[in-house]
Amino acid sequence: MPVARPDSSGARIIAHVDLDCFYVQVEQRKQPKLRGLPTAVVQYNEWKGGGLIAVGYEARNYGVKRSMRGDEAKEVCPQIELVQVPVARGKADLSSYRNAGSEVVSILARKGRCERASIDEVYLDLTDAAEAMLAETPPESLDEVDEEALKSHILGLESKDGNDSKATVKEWLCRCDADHRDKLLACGVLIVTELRMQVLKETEFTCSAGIAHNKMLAKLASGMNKPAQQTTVPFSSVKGLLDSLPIKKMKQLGGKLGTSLQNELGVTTVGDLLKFSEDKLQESYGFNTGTWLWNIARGISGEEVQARLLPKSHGSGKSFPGPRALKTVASVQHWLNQLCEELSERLCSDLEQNKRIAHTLTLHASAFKSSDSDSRKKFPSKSCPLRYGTAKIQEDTFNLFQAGLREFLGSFGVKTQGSHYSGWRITALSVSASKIVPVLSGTCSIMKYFNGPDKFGSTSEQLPDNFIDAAPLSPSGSESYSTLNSTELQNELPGEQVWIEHSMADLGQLEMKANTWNGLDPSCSISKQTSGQWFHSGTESSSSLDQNKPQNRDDSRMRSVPIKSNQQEHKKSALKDKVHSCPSFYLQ
Ligand code: TTP
Repeated sequence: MPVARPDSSGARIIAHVDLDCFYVQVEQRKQPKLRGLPTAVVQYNEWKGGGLIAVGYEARNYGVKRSMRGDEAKEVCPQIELVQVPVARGKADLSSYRNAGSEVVSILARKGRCERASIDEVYLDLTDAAEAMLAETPPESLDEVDEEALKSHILGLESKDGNDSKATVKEWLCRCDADHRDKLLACGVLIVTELRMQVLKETEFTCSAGIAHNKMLAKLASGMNKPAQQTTVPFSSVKGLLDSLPIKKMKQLGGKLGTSLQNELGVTTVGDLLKFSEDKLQESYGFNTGTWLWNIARGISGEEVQARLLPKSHGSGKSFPGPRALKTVASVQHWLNQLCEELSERLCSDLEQNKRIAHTLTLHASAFKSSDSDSRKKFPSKSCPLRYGTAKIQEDTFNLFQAGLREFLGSFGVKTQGSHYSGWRITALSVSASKIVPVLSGTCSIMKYFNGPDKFGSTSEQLPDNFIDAAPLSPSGSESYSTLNSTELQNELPGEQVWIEHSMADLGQLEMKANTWNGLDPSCSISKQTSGQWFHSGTESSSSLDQNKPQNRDDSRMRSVPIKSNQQEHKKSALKDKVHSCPSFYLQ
């Protein structure tokens, strides 16, 4: 949820950095011969050549779109190179993309507080770096400005007197008479240019960026000029930007709330919201959402850049659309075992590399009853305490599934055991681990996760008593992604693996006492025994850094959804926003 910065006196410099056609760039780096060619990444299945999930800019020039199947892409661009997403355990293996994203994050994090917002996007709070630059080497003192910085887009800046745009940008960046906010923003432009160039040099990836005084505006700006460009939003341009911004383009308004604003209040642009008093917006949408709407209409967002480079949860999922829907318990168990294996590997990696443990295991599924096509009943998500070890995770997940299925079927009374046809279909499964925290000090606390038969003192037979209806994994997703319910799973990436949303853990929590871990076992790699117990060995394991993102193209894939389920939190932050941010961002 947005949190207002306590210090409202100074302007912040916030950047949103988004890698361009990310999976395509990763594949092109693996196969340099693809560079410059129209390329797309596809999640292959037999149906019409699989679904496109990333489209390179050369292919976009031919009209190839992410919504297309491979065969359709070939129709509009016969020479397109379709690269298949790597597969492991019968499902997409995103680890190479996650790791590539981590490379970029480690570079971007050098200049300021860094929040990894998804697999390929990052927020940076560059306020301190900009202040330092302004004090030491202000742009106005520079003889030369980097050519790349001169290619920046500055919203509201128009070339005048026949000057070319680079000259105009240079003049804007180096103005002596600019106010403090704009001077800081100019420093932000130079810092982000440098970071983007460094990313290119070290990783070969291009990225685009938005630079503004808050996250919301930076995010809006980063998508305005792609690929490999950056856009800046001076304070004076905010109103103009929002006045004409279609309401659905605003983060968190791409879904039902945006539709309701259009239909109920006749709002078409964000600027149209200015016509309504805060009372009216609260009356229509409740206290919290009303205030939030009032704020965003004025470009107000006090949401902090969180220092977090690691995910708050790990997940693994797969969808089974159409005829591939699962209809036997045995097939469900097979797939759950695959998903749990992947999850367990990632948990192991996280423990090994980051010294963190997860506490909650959650199962989400999408299902329907084949004899009851009208049924809107959702398969209930279920959670229980997480026990480490692949076999335990598999066992607990299967128990969660059975508990969910019993509830889903209710009095429907079909047979749920065995591998017989039983009148239900599963169209998506996902398993996730959340509540990830640093390992407590001391060896014992770590060992018990691996060696104890049952960390929580419950046997698997007792597990059903521990089941709880799973709360949303994290409210940090988009409007359509704020809760990972079964419908969403089904709707996303039809025909392909589903995405699990991962929000990010607070980096502060990672501050481990070094000797805690060292005291355990310096070679502390972990591998799996067939029994499902774990032991320490020298085995290598892969990175656990993981950040998936929602599939929807709209910009609502971020956090802070002002919907009913989040009202309490939103209320607090909305109030804080008003108190702390209004003075500097109130634009009326
Ligand atoms: P995006 O940042 O949304 O898109 P992109 O990086 O491919 O292209 P752009 O330059 O327009 O930002 O997504 C990042 C990666 O996430 C994308 O390369 C592939 C993956 N992805 C999916 O697998 N499914 C999806 O529905 C979306 C939106 C993305």
